[in-house]
Amino acid sequence: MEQTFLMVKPDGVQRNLIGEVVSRFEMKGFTLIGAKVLQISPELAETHYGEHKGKPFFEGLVEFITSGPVFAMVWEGDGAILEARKMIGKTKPQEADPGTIRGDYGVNMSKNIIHGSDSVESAKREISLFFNDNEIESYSKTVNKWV
Ligand code: IDP
Repeated sequence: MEQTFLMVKPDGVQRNLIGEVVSRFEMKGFTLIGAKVLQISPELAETHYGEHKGKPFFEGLVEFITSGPVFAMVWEGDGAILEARKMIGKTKPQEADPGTIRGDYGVNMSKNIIHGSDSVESAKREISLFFNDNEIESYSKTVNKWV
């Protein structure tokens, strides 16, 4: 069973999209095994987005992701990392297909609603950055035999 880290960004929280985002992944058949609202510190933001350090948009990205609370989640399911990325859509909302979260709700590249891990390695890294082991409850649902 694969685990992925998803996060509703400050724009998604302010636009009341937490429930919509959670609903999409629940209805897909994935299992929510960790979740919390938090205010990201500049240090955590710089570590989380470390791969973008030095790029022209890095400072704005850190400023934006720390501009208000986020909703951090860990989801579990078969192929959850890649499937979640498909459901999120392309980075630029204008290029994201309708039916994806960014395609349906996003307009602006920097305010693109949601983050999702892009590989097994980044999922592991991001989950451990945002969650302690005792904040994650992995469990099976009886309905999963139908999913
Ligand atoms: P992803 O979120 O689709 O995985 P990444 O390339 O990892 O995309 O970039 C992380 C975040 O940084 C994006 O979601 C977006 O908010 C922001 N970003 C990426 N590239 C640009 C850019 O060229 N201008 C402004 N913001 C950007």
